[in-house]
Amino acid sequence: MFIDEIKVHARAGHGGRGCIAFLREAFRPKGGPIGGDGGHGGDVVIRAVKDLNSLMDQYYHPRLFAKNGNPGLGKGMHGRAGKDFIVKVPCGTMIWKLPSKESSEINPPSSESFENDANDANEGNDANEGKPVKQGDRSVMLDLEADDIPIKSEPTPLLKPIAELHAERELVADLTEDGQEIVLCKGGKGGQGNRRFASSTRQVPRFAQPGEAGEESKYLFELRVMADIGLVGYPNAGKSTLLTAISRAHPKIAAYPFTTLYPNVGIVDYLEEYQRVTVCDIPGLIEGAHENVGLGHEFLRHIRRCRALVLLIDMAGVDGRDPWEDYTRLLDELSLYDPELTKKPRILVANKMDEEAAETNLSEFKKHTGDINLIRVSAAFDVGMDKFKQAIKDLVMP
Ligand SMILES: Nc1nc2c(ncn2[C@@H]2O[C@H](COP(=O)(O)OP(=O)(O)OP(=O)(O)O)[C@@H](O)[C@H]2O)c(=O)[nH]1
Ligand SMILES: [Mg+2]
Repeated sequence: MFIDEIKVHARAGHGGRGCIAFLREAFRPKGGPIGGDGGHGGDVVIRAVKDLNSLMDQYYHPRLFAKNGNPGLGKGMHGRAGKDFIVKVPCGTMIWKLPSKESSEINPPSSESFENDANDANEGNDANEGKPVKQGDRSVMLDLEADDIPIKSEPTPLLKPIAELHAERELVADLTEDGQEIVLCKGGKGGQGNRRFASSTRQVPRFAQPGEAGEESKYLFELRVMADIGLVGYPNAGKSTLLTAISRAHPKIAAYPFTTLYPNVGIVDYLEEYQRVTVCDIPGLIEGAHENVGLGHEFLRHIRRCRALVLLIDMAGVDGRDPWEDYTRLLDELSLYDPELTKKPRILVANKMDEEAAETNLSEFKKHTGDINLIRVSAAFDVGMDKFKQAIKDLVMP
């Protein structure tokens, strides 16, 4: 399963409360205030790692709760700080903050409720361990607004589609480099113990500070695959076959449309020059993809970061389609999704040139385009691969 968009609830740990205590020991019956400070709450930290390629972990653990700080103790002892919660995401993850009424109004934990809060937060991650939340089709639509999230009892009701939330969201971070980190929610400071409030005029302070609340909010994690080249084409054009021919990636290949259901990234090595180019194969596009026909537009997000595009046309028209129509519709769909995509450098590749009809179709095609720069290949038979590899290298490393 490939997850590229997910809604999560992040909450940093609350600070532990300060302690109210007085020193009583032999020969010092009135030793004065000695309550220690509470520990700081843990942060929620997001770290990009190159070894992941999907937001799968967050599908199983959409609640990212760091631990609370422990309360201060007597004899001036400070409470232990809460552990940070480190969330690993694939490189290319964008983090959007979603508007939430609750997150802006977090009350600092009262001393009575502290124990419960501490247990909640500390067990929060374990409670939903390994339990996938009720899914929409590709995205988790979890009702994180609810106070008591029913983990075991009923399935969580679906919220409105994530696409509708896009208008209200705000970009917090775009993690592109391996090891890049951000503190998504800062843990609350621990409260000061009563010994901090002792002065010459107030020698017996019978109060201490409560801990500060940790930051909390809902976020949308969106993965946009990092690749140099994006392969775009109609279903069955041979995109996956082409990726297999030039790299060691093994996407599924079959003679029916929509074989590829999620993006695959392959690495093309140029051993003599010690260079490499990454190529992303996405599911096929068809006319009306912008209205969610076929697999829709969703996967086009993965080529938004690509530096250049390869438009792959089935020149043999194996499925009874006209290559020129395919070409114009592909360009239309790209510009309907994001006009910036059509401004990227691109090359046109004619595939299946081994088929009989291909030559005739190509000359028809050239009547529309004139003498266009086009690469002729036959991906299934490894024909034209060297030229194609050179062309994509020139596109991204001019
Ligand atoms: N004759 C011929 N057939 C090819 C060539 N390249 C691919 N095919 C065939 O075309 C069919 C579709 O290939 P895929 O690589 O799965 O096509 P795709 O564009 O990835 O398709 P989707 O994933 O469905 O979008 C397969 O049966 C391939 O064997 C080629 O150069 N010549
Ligand atoms: Mg494919």
